[in-house]
Amino acid sequence: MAGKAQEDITSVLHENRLFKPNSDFSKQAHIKSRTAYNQLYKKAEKDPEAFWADLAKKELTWFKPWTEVLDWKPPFAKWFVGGKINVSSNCLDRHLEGPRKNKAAIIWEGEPGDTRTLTYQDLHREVCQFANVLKNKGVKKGDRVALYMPMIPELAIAMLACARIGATHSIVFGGFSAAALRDRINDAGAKLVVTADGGNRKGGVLTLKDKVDEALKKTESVETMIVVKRTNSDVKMKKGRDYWWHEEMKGASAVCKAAQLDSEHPLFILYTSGTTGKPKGIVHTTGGYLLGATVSSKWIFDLKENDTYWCTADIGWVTGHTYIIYGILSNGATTVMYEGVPTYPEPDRLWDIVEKYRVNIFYTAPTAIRALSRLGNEWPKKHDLSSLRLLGSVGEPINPEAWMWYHKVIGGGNCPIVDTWWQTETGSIMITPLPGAIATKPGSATLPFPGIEAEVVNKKGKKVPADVGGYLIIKRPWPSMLRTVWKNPKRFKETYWSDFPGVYFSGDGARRDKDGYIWIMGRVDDVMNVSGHRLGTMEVESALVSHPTVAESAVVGAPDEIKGTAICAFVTLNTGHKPNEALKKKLKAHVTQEIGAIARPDQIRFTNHLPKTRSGKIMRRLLRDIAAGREAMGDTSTLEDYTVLAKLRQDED
Ligand code: 7RM
Repeated sequence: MAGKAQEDITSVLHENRLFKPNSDFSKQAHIKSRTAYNQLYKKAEKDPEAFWADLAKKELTWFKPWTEVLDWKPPFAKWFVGGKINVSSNCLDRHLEGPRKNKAAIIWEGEPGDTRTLTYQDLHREVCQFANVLKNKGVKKGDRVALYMPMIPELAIAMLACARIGATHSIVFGGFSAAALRDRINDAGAKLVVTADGGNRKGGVLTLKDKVDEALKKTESVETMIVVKRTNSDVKMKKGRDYWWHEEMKGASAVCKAAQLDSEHPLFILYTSGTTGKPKGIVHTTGGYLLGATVSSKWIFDLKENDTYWCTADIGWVTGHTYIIYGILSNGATTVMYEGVPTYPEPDRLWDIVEKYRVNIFYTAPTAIRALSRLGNEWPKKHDLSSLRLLGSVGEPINPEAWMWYHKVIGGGNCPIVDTWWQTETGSIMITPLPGAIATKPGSATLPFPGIEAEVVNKKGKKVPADVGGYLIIKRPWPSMLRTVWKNPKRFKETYWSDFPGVYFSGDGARRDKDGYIWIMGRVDDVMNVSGHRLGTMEVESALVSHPTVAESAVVGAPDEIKGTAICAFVTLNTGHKPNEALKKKLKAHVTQEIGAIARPDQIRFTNHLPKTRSGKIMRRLLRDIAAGREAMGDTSTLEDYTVLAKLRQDED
């Protein structure tokens, strides 16, 4: 990211509608008014360490208190230094003492319609058992465990079991390819992998174990694989390496004391796209992360004892880590977990689940909202959605039309919408309305969470005036911030702390309006946001050039009505290879194999030359224009030659 904050940003979106929180909602909310928010915000601003320390005492259970709230040696932060804590005991054990013991922790539904409810006590038992399985297989505090699983309760159990013994989990999204999995296993040096024989997806089977087998051919660190039986698919078990989950669990003791871990003990690594080909292992630690997750869940989703909360994200993304598991269970709430796709067997599956479990709080992504709204209002109308009291959005800017549809058709006009801005790196939500306190404007994530000092600045790091676009930064360390990039502190420093020295640069552009509301304008670096998931253009390019026919490629995002961004790849071929439709297909399949279906280019365009500056930088701005159809290109199977753009070379440097 270093040096990328260069172009000036122009903001075009203007939206004037204002939705005030309704007074019934505000009365019962954790944060009841704009005044209450202002007071909290000011208090945190005045003495952030005292603010967070008070909350850490109140909201979390510690084995041993800390001696220092924050040790800040920019850009390296340590929170609650000397404190001892365990995430799994905060999410489980502390709820077993009172009436939550037999409350549903997880209500799970498989895609085929099978269901399972785990009470806090059930979940605690299975987590302890699996923690003992991990121990039996030689997993120790600090070891890394890779989880490559479908959305089944065993994934939650495995996460919490790792947390219980101090093993650091690295979850790899089940849609990623064997090659992507291999790279992540190798970078983290995982000792054990948990997977399943398959997952249910779109009425078919998503294979997983096969991909782990493939990945393990080129990994050295993995000693053991544990396999959950989910789809009864035919898989080969390797003796001495592979074990069935259900067989290991049978003999495992349900007694496992939670390890008293240092507040800064690494809880998980989660890989995210950057501007170079190699994904970054974002490292989150224990006490600070859990505090951010817990407090944000409580205030933003306004969690109450009787709520049924549902976040539709996959746990393979950070949203699932923080807002399906850790933040929600830490609050002792009930979290719904669904295995499959939103449109199976019919386009009303999500609404069916909302009605069936009387979901009160629903959190999803703009891409899903847009896709579901296209399918027609008859699908949500078939269901009683009156249990809903709060809606959330995350992953990308939500366009005002989608916001209004969500508000009217899903929320029945009376649910506040929290448009929550955050990142894998931030660990928890940073910019968001608090639903009982902040009036919302469709398309704006509104105001920073108390304790978060966000600002929009120009390239010199100076605050820009109202309604002028700039770069979104965070000025002070916060408890749930990433601590480093796994094994690469240099990259951590360069990526996040170099464009604006001493402050965190998010990589996003934004503007603040005259009311101080923040409007996120999207990435300013070479990272695309496809269906709410981050993909580096370089990652897709590296995958393309690894194909023997490809000489060079440049990948850009193009506006897409549903996905937000479509992937458009410009490709030059090695001599001797001819562009044709069959090769386009092959290249798309190649990217799917290298990274996964989410990275599959929507378009491949062959060209003889890529437009470059004299210093060799690809002029993506021009390619973006072409990809966006700002020039009529037509659909061609023939060679598209953009040599004309190369003439602009002289003007660029
Ligand atoms: C949680 C998550 C982070 C990137 C971020 C933004 C974009 C996320 C919003 C948003 C506008 C939002 N983590 N983004 N939330 N843009 N409004 N409410 O998505 O690491 O995968 O992606 O997503 O560009 O930098 S992430």
